[in-house]
Amino acid sequence: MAHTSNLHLAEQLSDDGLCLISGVVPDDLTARLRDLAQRKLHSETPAHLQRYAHHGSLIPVRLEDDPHADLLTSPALQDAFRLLGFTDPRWISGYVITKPPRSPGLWWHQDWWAWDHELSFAARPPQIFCMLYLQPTRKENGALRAVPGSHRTWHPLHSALPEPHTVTIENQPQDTVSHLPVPDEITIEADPGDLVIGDVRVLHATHPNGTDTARTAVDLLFAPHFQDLPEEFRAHYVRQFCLPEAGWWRQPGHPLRGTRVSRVLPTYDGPDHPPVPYRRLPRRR
Ligand SMILES: O=C(O)CCC(=O)C(=O)O
Repeated sequence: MAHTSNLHLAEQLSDDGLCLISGVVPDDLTARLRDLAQRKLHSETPAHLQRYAHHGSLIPVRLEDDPHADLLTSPALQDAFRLLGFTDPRWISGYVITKPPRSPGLWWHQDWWAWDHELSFAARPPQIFCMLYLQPTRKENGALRAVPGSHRTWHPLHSALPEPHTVTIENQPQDTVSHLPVPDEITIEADPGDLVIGDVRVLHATHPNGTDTARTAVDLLFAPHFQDLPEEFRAHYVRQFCLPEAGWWRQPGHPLRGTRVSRVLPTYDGPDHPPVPYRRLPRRR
């Protein structure tokens, strides 16, 4: 993906559904993220890493995992979000994703989960991913692939793909539609310090990791315009399992109250809502 001038990044995220901002995370923070990834990986069994070879092992990240809170409040991340026009970015969840040596590519999918709701068709992203690759990531070692524009425009893959994050798609061979190249795809090659920011509705996949070295990244999910979300989504997001237990903001003396990082966490004090119905299969308007 071509590196773009800052002025065009917000436009690119809006038009293509993703963008790359190069060299924003300082080296010392990236080094601490590498340490975090290693600690997380050492706590997993080889069987787990093998089981999630396609996707890459998804190991949850929480606030107490140094340097996660420092990253969330860092000028690097906050300036990037401002540049992209995010009006109220709140962190929802995060994972260390490691693709083992010689592992297959990840299937084509998108990560939006509420396709029955009108919000699915909004111009602004309801949720974004922010990938920080911890080593130079190229086609050879499992770089991201994406179909620009597919976050808002119907694509033949939308009708052809099995539901994401299911055993069915997990079992699709590499020579099926779930993995095969499509004419309009791009590869996003990234370096440590870069941010790859995408609308979760965009179709994406990865190349296989054909090298002898694991390919590791930290994937953070945010609601970029949290205060403008319908109540039922705000009520949903505060209950995500990577976050401190919902209601912490109401507890007198809670250690998070008044901290810098608390401003990046979702809170909600409105009426209760039934859960937003899950629908991972995309739908046309
Ligand atoms: O590992 C990657 O580069 C992409 C991961 C991904 O697509 C996802 O977690 O949805």
